Amino acid sequence: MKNNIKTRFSSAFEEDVFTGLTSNPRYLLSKYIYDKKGDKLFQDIMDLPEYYLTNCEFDILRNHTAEIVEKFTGHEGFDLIELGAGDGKKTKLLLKYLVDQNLDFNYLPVDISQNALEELEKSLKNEIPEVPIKIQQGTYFETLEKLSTFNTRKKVILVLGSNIGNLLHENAIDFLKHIQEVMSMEDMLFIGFDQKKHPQKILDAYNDASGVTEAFNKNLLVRINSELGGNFNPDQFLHWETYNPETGTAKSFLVSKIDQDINIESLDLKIHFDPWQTIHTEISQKYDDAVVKWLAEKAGLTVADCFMDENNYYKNYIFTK
Ligand code: AVJ
Repeated sequence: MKNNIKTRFSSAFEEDVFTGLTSNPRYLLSKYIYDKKGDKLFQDIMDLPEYYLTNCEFDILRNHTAEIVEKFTGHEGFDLIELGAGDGKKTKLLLKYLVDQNLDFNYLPVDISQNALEELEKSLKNEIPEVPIKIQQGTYFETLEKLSTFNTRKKVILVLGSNIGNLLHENAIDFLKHIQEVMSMEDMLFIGFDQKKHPQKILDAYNDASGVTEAFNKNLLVRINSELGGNFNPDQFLHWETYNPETGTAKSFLVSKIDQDINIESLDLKIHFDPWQTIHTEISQKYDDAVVKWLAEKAGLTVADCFMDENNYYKNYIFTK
């Protein structure tokens, strides 16, 4: 039986899709949204008027640059390590300031995608060529571990975009613990947490009028079709967003509009959808100070500082050991 399961799948994607679609209730993991198309759709999301997160964090970094950078600097300079850099639009604000102030630092963006890193390096070479960039291809924790064995100077770890929001609290604590383990006493984590706010504002951010978020969510089906030989018709699924103001959890679903049979060739899997049967696809957790403090402390970290936008929609915290 074990052997059977082992040979059945030729990738983690295959195995995770199989597990998710044969579970009850059904789910797919949001990390698989991000193929080339998904990356592009997320870039488009960041430009949406409804997706306030990006602008809020941009405002925080712009309005508090000096204050923030003052916390970063160490006596022997510092390494600025960014986990999941994306296109670096927000980080460039900080980098520009660091360069202008002639500060002694290296910028080490970490990403699993070599392609994304090379794009970022290219755009930085154009826009702020003075930035000492050393791209780090790999998983977050392998790279962090590697960096902390070879480096002794102060590490400032950046996690922007409320990326932690895709994790259930338990997994968020594990994520923070992993970071905590590679931090020395002078190191810090600068991390964004989207805040609880009017529920409608949150629902709108994840259900934009132009349908970009819908396409982003449905990219899971598109990807299963193209990579695993699936026959999903994305039009026969509804993009549905919910927000629970008590727990702060925004949850995305794909809901079958009709009675339908789906076949996924490389999984040798046939599944049936009743009308209104669901696939859960993503969580985007919203926080308040008390929950952030609780997460930090569970991971062995302390909240040392906090910066916010004028509406208190979004906050960037500094965690130390
Ligand atoms: C990249 C996880 C921060 O949850 O807000 C955007 C992803 N999903 N719109 C988020 C996302 C739908 C985003 N994060």
